[in-house]
Amino acid sequence: MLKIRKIVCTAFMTVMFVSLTLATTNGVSHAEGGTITGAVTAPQPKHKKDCVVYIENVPGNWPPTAGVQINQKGLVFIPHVLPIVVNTTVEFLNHDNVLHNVFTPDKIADKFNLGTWPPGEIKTYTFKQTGVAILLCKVHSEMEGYTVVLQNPFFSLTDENGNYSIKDVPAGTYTLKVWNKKYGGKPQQIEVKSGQALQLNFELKK
Ligand SMILES: [Cu+2]
Repeated sequence: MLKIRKIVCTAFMTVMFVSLTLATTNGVSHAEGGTITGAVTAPQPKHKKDCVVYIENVPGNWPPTAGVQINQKGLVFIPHVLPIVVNTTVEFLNHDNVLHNVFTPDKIADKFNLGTWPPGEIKTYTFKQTGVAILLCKVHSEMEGYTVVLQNPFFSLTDENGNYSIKDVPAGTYTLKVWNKKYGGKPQQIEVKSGQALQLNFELKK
């Protein structure tokens, strides 16, 4: 009797162990893509910040970016550069005690003009095409911001040191690009493998 109990117990433990191992392996292969990190250098150090490093095309239908706002505060657009997935609706807010306007001369955003509005009101616009739209204010000619509309969510905005990091990238062969408001950088062909980390730097030039 004791022997049977021992066999049953061993069999149960074996099944549990195999199931656990399979679950873990499965979890890793599904959830973990590759990571891409690196830094951007520029002719002027201030331009290392606010670059968008992104994968040009990742097959699939990617949902729009959720809960995105651009504020007008202290007579500047915050954030200065906003990367989003195509079909994202952006809310435009006025946090100043003056009237602000938002318009763009760029075709990818239908050359929209949201009008002029006081603080407290919110205007929205849905970006339906990929590309870059400059944001301007008719009331304050010095104001300027950028919306970078991308095909997929595998992008990163560089910090003041030019660093970027893109996580959970599905395995595949891609073109990695960089966007900057003033300079250009050479696209790079990359191969992303599950669980692997790639390091790629960009040098911006005129
Ligand atoms: Cu303004």
